[in-house]
Amino acid sequence: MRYLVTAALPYANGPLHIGHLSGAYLPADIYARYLRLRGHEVLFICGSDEHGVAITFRALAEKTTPQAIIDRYHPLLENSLRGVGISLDYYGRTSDPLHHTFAQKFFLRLMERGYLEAREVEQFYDPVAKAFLPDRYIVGTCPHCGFTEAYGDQCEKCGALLSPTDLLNPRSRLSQAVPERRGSTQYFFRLDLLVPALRAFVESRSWKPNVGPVIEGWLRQGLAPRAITRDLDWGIPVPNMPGKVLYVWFEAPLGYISITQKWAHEKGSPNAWLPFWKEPDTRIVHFIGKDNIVFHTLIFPAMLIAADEGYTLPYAVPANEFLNLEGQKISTSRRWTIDLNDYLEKAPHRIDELRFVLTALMPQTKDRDFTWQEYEQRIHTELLANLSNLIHRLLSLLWRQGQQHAVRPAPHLLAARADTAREMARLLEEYDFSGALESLLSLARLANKELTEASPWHQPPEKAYEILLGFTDLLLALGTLMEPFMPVRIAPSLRALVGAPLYAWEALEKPEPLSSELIMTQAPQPLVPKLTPQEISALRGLLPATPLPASGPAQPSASSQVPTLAIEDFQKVRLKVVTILQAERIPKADKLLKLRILSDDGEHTVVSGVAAFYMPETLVGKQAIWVSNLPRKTLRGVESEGMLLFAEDTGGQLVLVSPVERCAPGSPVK
Ligand code: B3M
Ligand code: ZN
Repeated sequence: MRYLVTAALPYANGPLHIGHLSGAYLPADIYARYLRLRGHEVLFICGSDEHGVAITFRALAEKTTPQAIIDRYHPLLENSLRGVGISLDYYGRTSDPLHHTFAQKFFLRLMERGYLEAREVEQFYDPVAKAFLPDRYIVGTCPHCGFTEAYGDQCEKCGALLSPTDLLNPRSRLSQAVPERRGSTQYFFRLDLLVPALRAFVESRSWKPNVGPVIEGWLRQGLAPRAITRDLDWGIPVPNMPGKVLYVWFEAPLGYISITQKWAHEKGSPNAWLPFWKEPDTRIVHFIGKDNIVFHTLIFPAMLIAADEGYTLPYAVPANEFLNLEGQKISTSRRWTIDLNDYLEKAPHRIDELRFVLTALMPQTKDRDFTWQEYEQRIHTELLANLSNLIHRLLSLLWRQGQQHAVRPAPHLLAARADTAREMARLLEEYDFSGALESLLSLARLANKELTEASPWHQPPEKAYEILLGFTDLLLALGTLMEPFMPVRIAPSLRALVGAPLYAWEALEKPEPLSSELIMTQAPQPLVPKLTPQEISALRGLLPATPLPASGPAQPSASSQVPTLAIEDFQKVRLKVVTILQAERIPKADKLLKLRILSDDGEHTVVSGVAAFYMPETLVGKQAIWVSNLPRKTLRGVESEGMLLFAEDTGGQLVLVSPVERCAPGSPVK
């Protein structure tokens, strides 16, 4: 069988976190690795989603360009995914010209087929930022509770659902300007015309228990035409309509096709993409989070049907629910997150351990909760005390007997190994990854129990060795059974210790010895070292003590209690404009940046606690306000001369204070 496995294309405007990993990338990877072991033809692709209004606004907020944002995050995303062992055959990006051309052609094709309709709509427009505003980018006073920072779609204080016109004193979040209503023409995709075809498609597939009801809900509600163009300047230009771009959710799923095309191009056989998209026997499986269900199960299939160009419709969309973190929703803006790049930096030797825990806790049918305590406990009681301990006990005993050992499996262990491989296959094919892992752990528990009961260490030497040989086949098999889950270090290390290849999954399902001998070439080392308190505390340090407050109403200011400042006192503070020349992280101090600044009297070093808010390179070249006459202070071994000023925005976000116009370094601020 031929499979195309995809994982949701991450937005290139921020890092990936453990919720993304357990939601889409890890299950997709386990599945792809299993399919390859099964002997199927597999292509596993993903790529950066580089359009969409969130990227534009991120760029506006950082006073940079969308291009700079995506160029920063595209490589970071790919590195994070590869770093956690996601075995992608190709990682593309939607800013690729090939994707632009493909999406534009697809748009024209739907037009030609009569599925697009132009309509006049009224939208809010920010006359200062010169951009049409999505509802969430309009704030104002809630008509229900009087909260002054309610969003145009919902009041976060009282929960009321709103539309922007409900708000009193509406303002744009971008510029604080009063939004205007402007008419504009947009293209709508006639989803309503495709309902019968979609029904037939939906009924022809089987859906996970958490996905089917969501699809039913959308169908019951009725599918109305949806706008698929936007007035923005970042995105894929709509053919013949200057100033408009394709809506990101219209073109991003087409990325699955264009990225397959790009992969084919790069490997020098431009037609190699065709079997994956145009042969009806290909199984296309999209791994996504639950918020993307409607796009993958209804809208994208509707687009493919409407194009009528022989595209294969998805075989399955195994969406996952969400992973919470220490009992709270993961939130990037509140810094309540564990980003993959940070984890990779803190614990580069613990990737399989993270994969193991996230598979065990995978939110397959309901939301699950990740805690550091659970992480520690699962690694110690399941991975270490069960799986790794079994392997280490057996290998240490065998090593004392020599390097070369006959494979003479005990019949019931052989049967248990074959049954487990079949059971795991069944569960993996049903997208029950935590179930498959549990099945592997049960096999290890059974073997541990057998070993303890047989107690070779209490037996005469020959009997003892015979008992050990009964486990050799299992040792060979485990290096493959563990591979889909722990492919970075743990499974390959075991295979190296016992001289085993990666077996075909089919061989694991047969109750026949995998080989006639097991050859050890190196003294066994425990596969999973115990987590040290230092490791644990470094990992715990990735999370703040509590989430930052949600951005919301500014706390009532205590201005009445602030003492009056005599001008003479203020003048004691020597403020100067400086230029930031260099910025770098300080090893082992994850909040601090070391900044080299230029003033009128030369260069100075300042330490600032803003590593959570600025990537060091983004500060270089900026101007800042320096408090120059503070006493020197040593922070984490670095001497800091004075400090730079930052504003604390709602939500605790620190923002660099900088002169609006460039000044000569050292200019006094007064
Ligand atoms: N860029 C990711 C998200 O919704 C979104 C997926 C696109 S898949 C075509 O977080
Ligand atoms: Zn309200």
